[in-house]
Amino acid sequence: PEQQYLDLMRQIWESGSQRQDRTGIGTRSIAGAMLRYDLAGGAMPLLTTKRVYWKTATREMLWFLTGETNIRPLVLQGVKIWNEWPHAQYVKESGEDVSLEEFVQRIADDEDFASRWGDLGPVYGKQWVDWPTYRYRKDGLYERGKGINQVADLIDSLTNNPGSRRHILEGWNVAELDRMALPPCHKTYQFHVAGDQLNCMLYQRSCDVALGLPFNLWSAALLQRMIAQQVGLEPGELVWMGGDVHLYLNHEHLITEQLTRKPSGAPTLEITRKPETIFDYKIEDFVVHDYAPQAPIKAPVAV
Ligand code: THF
Repeated sequence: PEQQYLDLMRQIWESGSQRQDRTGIGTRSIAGAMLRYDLAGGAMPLLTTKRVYWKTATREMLWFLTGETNIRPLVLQGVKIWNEWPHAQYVKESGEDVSLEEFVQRIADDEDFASRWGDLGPVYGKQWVDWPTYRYRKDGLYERGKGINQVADLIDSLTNNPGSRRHILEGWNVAELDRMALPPCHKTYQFHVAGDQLNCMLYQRSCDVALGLPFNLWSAALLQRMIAQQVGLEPGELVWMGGDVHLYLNHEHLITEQLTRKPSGAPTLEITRKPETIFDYKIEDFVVHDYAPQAPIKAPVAV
């Protein structure tokens, strides 16, 4: 299964079209790609051709499920993957030439500073568990309604109406995109019940294949497994679909090294207990077996 990922990487590197992108770094990019993973028997799309920090990705997923959009809880757990965006924003707005390390330290030490500067806007967590609603009044104006918890509704619809074709979790709130540090990349999840199997399709509009995709695949499979456990189904297939699927030009060393490697082993995920609800999982609940990855390959994230 991992070979699909390597083949996609090679295809983009060898035949993608070179384009300028928002970050100024430049990419090679293709339009549209699909990967399929069978999650039977605890299998996970966890790459072995480089070390993937699955606990970091898991902490991020648990953070999404809390509805939190401030990076501080991640920072306090040593998760660094969202730090670059608030840092760039701070430097831009304050004009202060503070390093990323110093900025992150302040986020950790100073709660008020964190609430002012650590928020990413209404990104995934907010849209997933508290999608804003509006109620129209008789006078034609409108007021805020109660937020929609899409995740709770999803558990409910999978339980009570498994045959539905509307099991969707959506991050792309058009009206709020301009307030997000970054519009959602993994924007639409759709679930599909077939017998006792729970399948998941993910549409990702923009995909950083070298750095982001290993995290995104793990996270999607993790969410699928947690939901399957909650609704009493077996995890089936994960179908990943990408829109703008690209490699950053400054990831060349990672790509050429990783493409020399061969997949080694088949890691599995065990969830050691069944929490009360989808919102009650803890990092300790996840154990990965048979993961002996090849060396990590460092590369900078494009901001
Ligand atoms: N923007 C870009 N350009 N790429 C992305 O992958 C990406 N994301 C999220 C939002 N914007 C993005 C952020 N997710 C790493 C991993 C995931 C990220 C951001 C950064 C990263 O640096 N990974 C390193 C180190 C991990 C660590 O130190 O813990 C790695 O080697 O995997 C994708 O959704």
